[in-house]
Amino acid sequence: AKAPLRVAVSGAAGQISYSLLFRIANGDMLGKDQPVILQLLEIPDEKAQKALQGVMMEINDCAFPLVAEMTAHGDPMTAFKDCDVAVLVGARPRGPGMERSDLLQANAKIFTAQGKALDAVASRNVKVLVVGNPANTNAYIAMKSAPNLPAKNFTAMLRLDHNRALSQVAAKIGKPIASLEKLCVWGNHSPTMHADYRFATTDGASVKDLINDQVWNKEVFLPTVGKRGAAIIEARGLSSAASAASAAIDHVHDWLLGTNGKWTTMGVPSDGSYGIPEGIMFGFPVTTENGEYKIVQGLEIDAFTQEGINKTLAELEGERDAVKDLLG
Ligand code: NAX
Repeated sequence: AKAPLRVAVSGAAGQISYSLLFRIANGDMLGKDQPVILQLLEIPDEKAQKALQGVMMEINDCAFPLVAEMTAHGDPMTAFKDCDVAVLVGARPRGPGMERSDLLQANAKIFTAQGKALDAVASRNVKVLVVGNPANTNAYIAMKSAPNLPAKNFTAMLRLDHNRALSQVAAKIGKPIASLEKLCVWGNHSPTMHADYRFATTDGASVKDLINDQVWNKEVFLPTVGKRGAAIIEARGLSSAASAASAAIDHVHDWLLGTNGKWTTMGVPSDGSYGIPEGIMFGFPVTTENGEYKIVQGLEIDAFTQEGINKTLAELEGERDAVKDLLG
């Protein structure tokens, strides 16, 4: 039998985790033969810790054969101890009257502390996925706060945008999701993200040729994917949770277990590819193998795509500048 992997999850009593933890525990994330130790982090607040105990009671009640051990934490220094995977879901939501800059600052504090804790106690090869918003900038802050860990091991979740784009394209052309390859999303996890099906294929045929409608791309597809989070809130009265959890499962699964040459989208620190300044946490098309991702190289960027990339990059640079004083 395989040795268990330690998976730390923050925001463990929140709504995304209420779906995510059960799918980690049943092997959807790391494999049906991979035991896990769940190290669950919540704010020290009594109510949050009690809610976490309730979630853990339910995980116990599922009698998952893969759960080797499970612990509750109020401090990232114990929650992240020796963890192999860290999924950082907990973040400060935007409250009434809160400016975007206040939100960035509040989260910068959380992700500075959590980055430092990972730096101090996590496995030296920990793979980090940041889900909590603003996801790209939070991941950037955590990475900058963990100078002793490989920067490439810090990533942000663009996979929900990617999956939303896949679903819209499949519906538009009437083809199964499974037939689609080579779709990607550039940039920030925000309405400025730039989903791109120019290279996508369905059973080898060009998706762009099948759609052949730039007005649909610009006026239906991009706004639908970009504003999907708001549409879910409007319909459900709550933000996306199970779909966000599913995207987190996909992201970590594909990162660790490989995509067999297929493309996916991950928010990763730029290596300068496509003119994105080094270090900016940016959604790129990637392939993965042996626990490492590679940015897909050499794609042609046309004027429309470049405009979209510039816009989402400008937003990310603005976020970075808003928190740079906190990064010392
Ligand atoms: P909830 O408010 O239901 O849960 C968040 C939980 O995190 C709460 O239980 C809270 O106590 C905890 N928490 C807050 N600060 C913490 C800290 N410093 N350490 C540990 N735990 C902490 O939110 P939920 O719906 O689960 O969403 C979580 C985050 O995901 C939000 O920031 C949300 O904006 C973000 N999302 C990101 C998505 C993405 O694609 N990257 C999509 C879905 C989602 O909107």
